Amino acid sequence: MKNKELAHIFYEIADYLEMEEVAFKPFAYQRAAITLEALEEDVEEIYKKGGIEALEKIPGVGKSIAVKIEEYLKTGKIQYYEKFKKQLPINLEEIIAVEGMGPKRAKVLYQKLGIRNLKDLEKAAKAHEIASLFGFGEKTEKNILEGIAFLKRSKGRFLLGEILPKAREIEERLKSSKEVEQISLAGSIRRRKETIGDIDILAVTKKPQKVMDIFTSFPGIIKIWGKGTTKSSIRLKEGFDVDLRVVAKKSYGSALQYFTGSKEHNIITRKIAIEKGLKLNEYGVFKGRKMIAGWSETGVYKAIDLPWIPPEIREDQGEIEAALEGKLPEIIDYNDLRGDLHCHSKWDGGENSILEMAQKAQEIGYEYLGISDHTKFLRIEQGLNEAQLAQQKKEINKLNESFQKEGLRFRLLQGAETNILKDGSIDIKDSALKKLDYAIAGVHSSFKIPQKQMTERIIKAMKNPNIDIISHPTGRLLKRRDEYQIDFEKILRVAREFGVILEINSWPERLDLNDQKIRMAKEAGVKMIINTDAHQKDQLRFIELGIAQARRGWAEKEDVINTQPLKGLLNFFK
Ligand code: DGT
Ligand code: CA
Ligand code: CA
Repeated sequence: MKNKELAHIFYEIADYLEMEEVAFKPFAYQRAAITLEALEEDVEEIYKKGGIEALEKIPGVGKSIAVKIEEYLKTGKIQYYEKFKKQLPINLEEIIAVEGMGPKRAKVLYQKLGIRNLKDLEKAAKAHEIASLFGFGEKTEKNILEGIAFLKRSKGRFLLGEILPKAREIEERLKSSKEVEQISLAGSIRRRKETIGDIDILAVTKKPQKVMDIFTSFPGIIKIWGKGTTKSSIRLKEGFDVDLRVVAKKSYGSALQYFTGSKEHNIITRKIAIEKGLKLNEYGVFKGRKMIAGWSETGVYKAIDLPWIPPEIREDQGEIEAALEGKLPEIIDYNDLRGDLHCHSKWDGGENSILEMAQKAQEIGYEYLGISDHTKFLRIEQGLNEAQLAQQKKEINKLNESFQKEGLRFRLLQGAETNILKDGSIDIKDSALKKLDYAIAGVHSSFKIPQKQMTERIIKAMKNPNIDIISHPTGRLLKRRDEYQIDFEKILRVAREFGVILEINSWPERLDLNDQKIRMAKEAGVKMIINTDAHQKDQLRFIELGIAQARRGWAEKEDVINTQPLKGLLNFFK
C-alpha cells in the first residue's frame, strides 16, 4: 500500500511550501497527507478502478494533487517534490523532528550556517552559533539541545500506531500463502507497547524454505540481514526490521510464549518451572526428557499452574504474583467501548462533517459519539466561540432527531475541547459550558511552566463544576516531547474528590495517560475515558491503540466510563 509513502511526501511538500512562505498551499498538501495517512482503502486500488477522477473524489485531493499521485504510482517519483529536495539539500524530516524546529527555521539555519542534518544542528547549538541569529536566541538554542537529547533517547524505536498496520499487512500476506499453517505476531508488537524496536513474527509451516523465500522477496525490502530456514530478518524501506521465525507445530505455544516476552516476564516463568522440577524454553515444557506442554500457549501457562496472561501485561509488573494469587485483573476488552467522546468536526477545521463522523461511528457499532471541537483560544485550529457552540448545538439536535426517526439507537453528544489557560481559567464562559452535554479541558499552551504552577493550573480547571474530562493529561508526545511537569498524585486526589475523568488519548503520538499512570489512576479510584482525538473519520479506528494502552495499565471495564451505555454515561456528567 502506497498511502503512507504518499502522505509522507505530501507532508514534506507542505513543509517546503511553508518554507517558501506560500499562502494556503501548504495547508492543502497537509490535508491531502492527513487523509491519505488514515485512508483505509489502498490508493493504488482506487486509481486502478477509477483513474484520476476517482483520486479526485478522495477528500482533500484536488486536481493538481491527483496528478501527482498518478505520477508517483506510475514512476515512483514526483518531480515537483524532487525539485524542492534539490533546491534545499537538507534532511528536513530529521531537523524538524526536533521540538520547536519548523521548516522556516530549518531554511534559515541552512542558509546562514549550512546546517543540513541533525548532527550539524547539534554541533552548531553546542558551539552557540544559533543563539545570535535573528529570531532565535539563547532559549531557542537551549530548547534545540533538549529536543535533540530527547530524540536520541527514543531513536530506533517506532510508534505502535505507525508500525501495527504494516505488521498486520505482512502477517496477512504470509497467512495467505497455503504453506503457512499457523502464524502470529510476537514480541513487543504483540504486547502492544507504545513504541516498537522491531516486528517479530512466528509461523508454523512444513515448507520453511518456501515461506522464507516469500518473506525475503516482499516488496519494499531494503536489506536482508539474514536468511535461514528457522529465522530470517529484513529491513523495510520505512526503516524498521522484521524477524520471522519458523517453529515446529508441537512447539508453537511455547515459542509464542517465549518470543512474545517480555524478557523479564519470561525469566520469572522459567524460574517457576524450575521450582516445579520442570524445564521451560522455546521448544516446550519438559519433565525430564518428556515434553508435557508446548503446542498451545495456554497449555504452557497451565503446565506451570498459571492462568493464561494477556500479552499486554507481560512486563514483570506484578502480573505473575497476581496470577499466582488468582487476582489477575479482568482487563478491558477490545470490544467493550460504546462510544468516543473526543473527536473534531469540520466546525474547527477537522476533515469531516458531524454527520460523516456520526455515520462512521454507527458503522463501527457505537451507541454514541461526542463532538468536541476546539474552542476559541486555539485560533489556528479555528476554535469555536460561545455563539458558534450554540449554533452547532442546533445542527446536532437536528441530526439526533433524524436518527431517531430512522429508528437508530445512536446519539450524538455535544462537548467541546476547551483550553486551560495559563492561569487555570477556561477559555469559554460557564454559561456556555453548562449547555453542553459534557466539557473537556486540556492544556494546549505554556507547557514549560514549573511543576507547582502547572499542577495548580490543571487543578483549578478540574474544580470548575462544568469540566468533566481532562484530555491528554500529561501532554507528552512520543519521540518528540516529554510530559509537562505535574504532581500526578495530587491531580488524582482532586480528580477523585471532584469526580473528574482523566482521558486515555489514543492518538499514536500521545497514548496519554501512559500505562503506569493508568494503573495509578485505577488504584486511586479515578475514572478514565478512552478517546481518539480524531480529526477525520478514519482516525476513529485509533481507538484500539488507546484500548491497548488501557490494558497495559491493567484498566478494567468499570474503570473506563465509555464502556457504559448512554444513560450510565450521562449520569457521570451530572
Ligand atoms: P522491541 O523489539 O525492542 O520492541 O522488544 P521485544 O520485546 O520485541 O524484543 P526482541 O525483539 O529483542 O525479542 C523478542 C522477544 O524474544 C522478547 O520479547 C523475548 C524474547 N527474547 C529475546 N531475547 C531473549 C533473551 O535473551 N532471553 C529471553 N528470555 N527472552 C528473549
Ligand atoms: Ca521486537
Ligand atoms: Ca526481534
